[in-house]
Amino acid sequence: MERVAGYGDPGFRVVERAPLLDWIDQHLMCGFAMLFSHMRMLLDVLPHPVKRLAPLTVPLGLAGCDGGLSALAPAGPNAAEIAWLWWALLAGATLLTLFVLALLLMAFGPPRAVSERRWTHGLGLGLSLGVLTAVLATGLWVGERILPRDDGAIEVHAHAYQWGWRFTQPGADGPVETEGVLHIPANRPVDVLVTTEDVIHAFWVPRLAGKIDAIPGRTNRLRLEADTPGALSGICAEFCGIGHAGMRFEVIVHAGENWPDALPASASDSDE
Ligand SMILES: [Cu+2]
Repeated sequence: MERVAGYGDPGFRVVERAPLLDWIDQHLMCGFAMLFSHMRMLLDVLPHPVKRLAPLTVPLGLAGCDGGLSALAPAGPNAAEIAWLWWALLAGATLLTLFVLALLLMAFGPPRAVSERRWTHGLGLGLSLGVLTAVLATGLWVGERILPRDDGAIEVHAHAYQWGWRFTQPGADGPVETEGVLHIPANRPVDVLVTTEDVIHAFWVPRLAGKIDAIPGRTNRLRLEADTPGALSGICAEFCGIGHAGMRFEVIVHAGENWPDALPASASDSDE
């Protein structure tokens, strides 16, 4: 019976290599093999000129990181926190990937004496727990900072339905209802009270905040804040039926001094 590295350490269990490799082969390698074979089949059926364009999908994919629906182009402090977290996670993941690749390269080098305990305790436990703890702590810290607070924020209502959004916001002469357009002031915290009348939807303005579910029978609260006046885009971020892809809306950010006088008096005015 062959034994895996680490045999002899306290608490280490003898593992038969052949069944372990069989299990990896059946459960992991087969999955990768199927994935690659499907990609190969897809490439095989594509016409040759199209195959040559395949590398272009990379910049096209990266192009999705910019634009009106990009969480990496924040237009407010909450979205900036989320974008910062995204970049921090990407940097950490890049470092870890490079580290693992370096270990992989070392495996192809000449054999060298290593301390099994250092690998199992230091890298196996210490590194994993350290990374997970850092990621969890940072995520909780950022999540806490973008939570709504009881600080007198402006409240607007977002009512989702198949397939659109109806908003109610305070106007100069009382509440103003709009269809597909949300009006908020710049540089002031705004809480969106999100609900729905049919199925689950999700309210998301990527450049202002994270997303939040619209759940029938419940009202969820999301904090928005925009830095400057302008027009932003929002979408439903939860598949909700055949019309989901078109369930977009617009967010008009008004200068603080124009709020709420610049709002249309009614929904019909806002559609003009
Ligand atoms: Cu949807």
